Amino acid sequence: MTHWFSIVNISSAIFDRNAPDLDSCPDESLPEFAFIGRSNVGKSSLLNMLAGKGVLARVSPTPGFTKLINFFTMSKTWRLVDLPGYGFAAGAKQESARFNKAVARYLKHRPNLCCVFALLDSGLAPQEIDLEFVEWLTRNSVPFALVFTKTDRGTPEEVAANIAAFTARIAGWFEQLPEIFRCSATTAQGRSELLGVIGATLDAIPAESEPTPTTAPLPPEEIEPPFSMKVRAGNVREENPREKKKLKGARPW
Ligand SMILES: Nc1nc2c(ncn2[C@@H]2O[C@H](COP(=O)(O)OP(=O)(O)O)[C@@H](O)[C@H]2O)c(=O)[nH]1
Ligand SMILES: [Mg+2]
Repeated sequence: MTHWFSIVNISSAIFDRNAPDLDSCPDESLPEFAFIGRSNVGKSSLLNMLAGKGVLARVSPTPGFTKLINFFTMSKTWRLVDLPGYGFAAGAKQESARFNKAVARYLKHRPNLCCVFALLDSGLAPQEIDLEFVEWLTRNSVPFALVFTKTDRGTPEEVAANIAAFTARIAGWFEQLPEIFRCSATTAQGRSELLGVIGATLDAIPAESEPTPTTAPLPPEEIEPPFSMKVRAGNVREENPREKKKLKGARPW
């Protein structure tokens, strides 16, 4: 990851809209980075830690609007997308019914979605609903990274054990694990790393969409693909029949 320290600065954070479905989303002109997790995972706190100044809190969804997809335009160059959560740990079947179909459609079909940050509580052992959601992302080739929240709460050993337990459960699905971030809204741990990944992805985009250069292009191995492309193309292990069967039975979100 050569651009690791190219941290994106947030000069402005402007609420764009709440979208109830894919068709109501803003145009596809800006790269998008989406955040999702179970209720109470610390998403609102993390988003405000990232954006600073409590800007996003002022327009955070009220209870009646929790199923809407919230778009914020950041520094006029990218969008932060606050996705509705996927319910509570108890009663998996009810959750499935509650899960917002618009979110599934957004995740599967949004062409300018660069990366989904899947939030997980670092204070908890692996939760089935989180594992199923990550499996769904994997099966649908959605580019994602894992963000373990509230790392200030437990001891470093507890946090490490929970992260290790989660990654052990998903390791078989990949040739290479997704990126993992450790974050705390309290101490701002992980802020520069998350903004670094966003910055690196944004850095990589203009090179992709530039018109054909008049000078000779770099040899392929020197071109750094955007973060999202790496996740899409490189990480997911080729399916074998056994895995296919396992994944096929998973709940459609
Ligand atoms: N210690 C600690 N508490 C946190 C952190 N992030 C969130 N919380 C607490 O966890 C609860 C849920 O946080 P919130 O951001 O509202 O979660 P959301 O439902 O996912 O938006 C609140 O009581 C927060 O104060 C964190 O990084 N450290
Ligand atoms: Mg919230």
